[in-house]
Amino acid sequence: MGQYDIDYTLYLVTDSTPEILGNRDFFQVVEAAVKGGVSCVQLRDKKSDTGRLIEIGKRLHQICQRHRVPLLINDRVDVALAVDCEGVHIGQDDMDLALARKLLGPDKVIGVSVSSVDQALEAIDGGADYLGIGTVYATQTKTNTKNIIGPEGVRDILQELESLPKVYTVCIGGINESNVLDVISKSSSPSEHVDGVAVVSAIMAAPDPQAAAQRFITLLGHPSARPGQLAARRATALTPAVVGAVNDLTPLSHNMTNLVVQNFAANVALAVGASPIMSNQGDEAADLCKLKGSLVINMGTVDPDSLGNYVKALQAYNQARQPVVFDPVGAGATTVRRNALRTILGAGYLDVIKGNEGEIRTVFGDNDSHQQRGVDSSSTLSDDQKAMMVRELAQRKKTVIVMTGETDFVSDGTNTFRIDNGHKYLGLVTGSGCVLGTAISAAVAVCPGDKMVATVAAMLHFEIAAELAAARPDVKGPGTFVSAFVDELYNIRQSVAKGELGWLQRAK
Ligand code: 3NM
Ligand code: MG
Repeated sequence: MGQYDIDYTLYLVTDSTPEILGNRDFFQVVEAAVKGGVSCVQLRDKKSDTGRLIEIGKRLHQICQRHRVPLLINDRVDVALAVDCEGVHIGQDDMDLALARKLLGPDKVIGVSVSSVDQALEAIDGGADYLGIGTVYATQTKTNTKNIIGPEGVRDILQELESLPKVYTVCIGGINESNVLDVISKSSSPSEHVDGVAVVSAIMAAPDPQAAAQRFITLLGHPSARPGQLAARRATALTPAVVGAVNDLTPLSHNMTNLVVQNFAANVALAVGASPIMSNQGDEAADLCKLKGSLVINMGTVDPDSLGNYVKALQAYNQARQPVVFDPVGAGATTVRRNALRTILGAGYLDVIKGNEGEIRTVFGDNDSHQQRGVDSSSTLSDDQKAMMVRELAQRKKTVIVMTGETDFVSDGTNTFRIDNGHKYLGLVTGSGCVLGTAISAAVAVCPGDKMVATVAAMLHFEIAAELAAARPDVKGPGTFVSAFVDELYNIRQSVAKGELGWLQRAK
């Protein structure tokens, strides 16, 4: 079996025919699609001579490597060997699987096209790493398809796989933005669903391939899509797409935040590419929630007036179906704050709740034995206990929970990640936790379909910027760190806009 653990969520199959590509540059189109969130690329070119194909493959592999997505070659085992990419995809009429495996060795990925249960079982038996199941719908892109099986045909195959060891699956054929969710839900059997969708024309022929891929990713994050379990790897892979989307779409980040951090939060919003508005007036939310954006409620300096304003704004954003990030600052510290917490939790739906250990414990209801000291963070739970707490709370609240600390924990109730990036200076300046809420709000605003991916992306952006800032020779301590940190948030965003993703290699 191939050594590469591939994220198949959005699988691009290339096509360089004039009908699809027009007069655009092939490499630019594919790179744009990858920037938009394509997680796996297959070079499919039935026309070019071998020498030219190897040239194209090598160049495409460089592009894919730069964005850390795998490249597979359709049909041509020889070309895959020459390019030394991650593997091949073979059809029923191509070289047989056993021979391909013999030539490629155990480490390369081999995918096989199947359109029936028998073909699927044979491919699994032969050691295929994934199945390309189709043809789902008739398509102009490939007119010589033999079997149009529809989503129901895909489901029949998936059903047979339920009792077998896990093999990855993608479906292909005529899939576009308007039918993708339908295809995924109709093709799912009770316990099996495809790990991704493969598309040619809906991305390669789109006027803006990057935006098309981004829209697919948003759709695939929709709960009804269930394109495989969200994995940390996938969230990391999608981070550039989220950071890039904030940069491109400039969402509003409406902050109802405390006096201490207003200026810092506004600068962080600008640095990540959002448009900040700092307004604690609940009545303004009725207008602001109509813009593309999200709300941050940070109860750092809560008083009876502000509490009424938070509730008003929360309900306005809920009604407009726009995301809300909640930061229960110092939640366990005083009776006033405990009451405020209860009021806010009862007033509406919170898309992301972010706090330090003491705050999340208070939200969890675990504060009896734990009187928080002021609003600082104090750590007492083990990592396993933290992971379990965020997971259980996320399940209970049906929301994304973030617990910050030296290691951060994030959960949507299904998947729980730890993020080990960051720097101790973040703990030595005021408001660093609060402004993370602002960064998360910007990401969630552009990726509401997958709040978990958005949150992880914002956190990686944030924590890695802190590492880069702290490492700068001009940073001598917490004071110089703050300005360098704002710079690095901005620099990372600029890098992503240029397709430079070296910074993401620090993700851990
Ligand atoms: N293989 P589009 S269908 C390359 O059924 C390919 O195995 C298929 O193109 C199969 O996304 C297909 O533009 C073309 O419909 C899919
Ligand atoms: Mg095929």
